[in-house]
Amino acid sequence: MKIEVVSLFPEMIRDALRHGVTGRALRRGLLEVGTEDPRSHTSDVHHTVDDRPYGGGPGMVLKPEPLTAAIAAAAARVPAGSRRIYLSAQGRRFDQARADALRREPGLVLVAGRYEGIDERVIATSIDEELSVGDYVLSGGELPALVVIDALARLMDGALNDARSSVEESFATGLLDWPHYTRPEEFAGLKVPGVLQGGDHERIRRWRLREALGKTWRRRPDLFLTRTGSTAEEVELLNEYLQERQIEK
Ligand code: 9D3
Repeated sequence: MKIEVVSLFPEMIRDALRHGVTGRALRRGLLEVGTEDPRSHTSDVHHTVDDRPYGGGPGMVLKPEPLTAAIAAAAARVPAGSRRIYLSAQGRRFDQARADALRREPGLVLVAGRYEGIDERVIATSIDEELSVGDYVLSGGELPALVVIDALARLMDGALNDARSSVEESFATGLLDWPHYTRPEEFAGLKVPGVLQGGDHERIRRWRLREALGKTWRRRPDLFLTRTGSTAEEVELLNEYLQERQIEK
């Protein structure tokens, strides 16, 4: 997959992606990421990329001309017809289902805004989709663009070091993770649950599933409500979890 990011801070993008799973995906050529700075599409002495909002009010708005020129330059380096996505607090929430769909795209242009946002006519003419990463106020679209790239990178075939498929990941099943432990056997007076120290893999699988179901029920009931296809085993394990802790369903 080829991704181009349009940003006034291209170094933020490059620097962040060097590490961990994204760095490996880039080095392995599973992912290519380029950047385009709207400031390089200005012709005035001050390289002006922003201006005051029509109608008044605080803050500045990204001017349409340098931004559309940067989006066009970025689009020319990805496959024709690639989706152009504006990271925006007004967008639909980015989630795992959107990541699973976008992973199949051969190319993407991600547009990161700054200041109060971009001129609405750029959205009308040069943007296919708007995505938000959550209901909190950030200072620009670079971190959201990195969130999207990170979520996609780990879905590329061969990006993860182990053989486990991303389908086996906890959020792909719509549940929170179960608790994890490593050595030592006792830490801060807390012991590793006995079931994890025995070699009964079926008991371990059921314990993990029970813990994941229980934690999701308590912390993120919203995930449960939209979850499809709970099995009879899952219903049984969640009931066990809730009964052991005297929780009403
Ligand atoms: C008038 C209120 N504005 C500032 C408080 C609104 C506003 C403008 C620009 C709020 C955020 C931003 C910059 N944010 C993003 O570019 C952004 C974002 C976010 O803030 N939250 C969640 N997802 C995203 S994606 C891009």
